[in-house]
Amino acid sequence: MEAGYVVVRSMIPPAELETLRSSVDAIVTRAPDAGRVTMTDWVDRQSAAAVELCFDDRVFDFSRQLMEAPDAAPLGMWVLCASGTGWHRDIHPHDMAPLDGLQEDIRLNGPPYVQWNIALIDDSYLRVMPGSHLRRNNADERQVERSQGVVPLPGAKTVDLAAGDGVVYINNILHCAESNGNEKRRTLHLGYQAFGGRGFTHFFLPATMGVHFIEHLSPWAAEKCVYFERLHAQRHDDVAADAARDRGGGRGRLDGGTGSDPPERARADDDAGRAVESRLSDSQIQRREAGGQRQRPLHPDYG
Ligand SMILES: O=C(O)CCC(=O)C(=O)O
Repeated sequence: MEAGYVVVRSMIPPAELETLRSSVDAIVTRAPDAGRVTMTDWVDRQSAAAVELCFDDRVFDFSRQLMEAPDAAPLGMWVLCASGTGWHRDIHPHDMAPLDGLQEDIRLNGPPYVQWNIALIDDSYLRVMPGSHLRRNNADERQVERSQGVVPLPGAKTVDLAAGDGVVYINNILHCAESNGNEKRRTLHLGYQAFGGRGFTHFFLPATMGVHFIEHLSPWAAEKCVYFERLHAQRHDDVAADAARDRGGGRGRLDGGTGSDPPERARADDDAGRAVESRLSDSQIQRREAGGQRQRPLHPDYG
């Protein structure tokens, strides 16, 4: 992962590719026309194969190991059907830690998040700038990032994926995507977050992928989703407790608070001692899903 990305050739054998293409085509047919479709919103029993691949060790455990984390959970499962985007890093300073800190954390503790493109049809959309995940933009890159579309940059590499190949990358790497002329794109686009590792939570979504779709999955996959939701729910609570502690007079005091919030602080102290194994009950998970309150998970690039 020194370059910030790794290509895994032939990770999907041809027979399985057929099944996955049918699964994804069925999902895309049901979804509104979009360049990026959230699979979990449109999956049904017949099309479950593509979603279940996300929990397969070829992708899931490979990601966990790359992140050097004891545990991991998917943050989103999309299929890319088109899309073109100029040079960018998946960072947004209004709700993330600064890039320098993220890069230092990656150097010391491994990436907190990895993202995959797994091609079900040949795909050479993605371009990356090797090594840029661990440095700031140079002068050329500063000129073009988020302003000039896909333009040539010295040192950039096109990631050529044959059907069945995947690429996993640290998504603060400088990257862009441009059509390769194929009418049809069917590329699984998956993100995994580290849990229980040494690194920080740099990126925190207001909503997780939920469990509204698990009735369509095989029991083993449904069970994993409930577990992943618990990890995410626990993280939400931990982040909320940290924020409450800060408001209550700890680090920052950005809101000029009075410094007195003992119940929250007591809870935060309790949280600090908890392992990542969640104690949330099923009913708590269900409450989060109830009443249409679930928000759609955003893509880390907010695309
Ligand atoms: O379409 C692609 O392969 C790239 C997607 C992308 O730029 C992103 O997810 O941030």
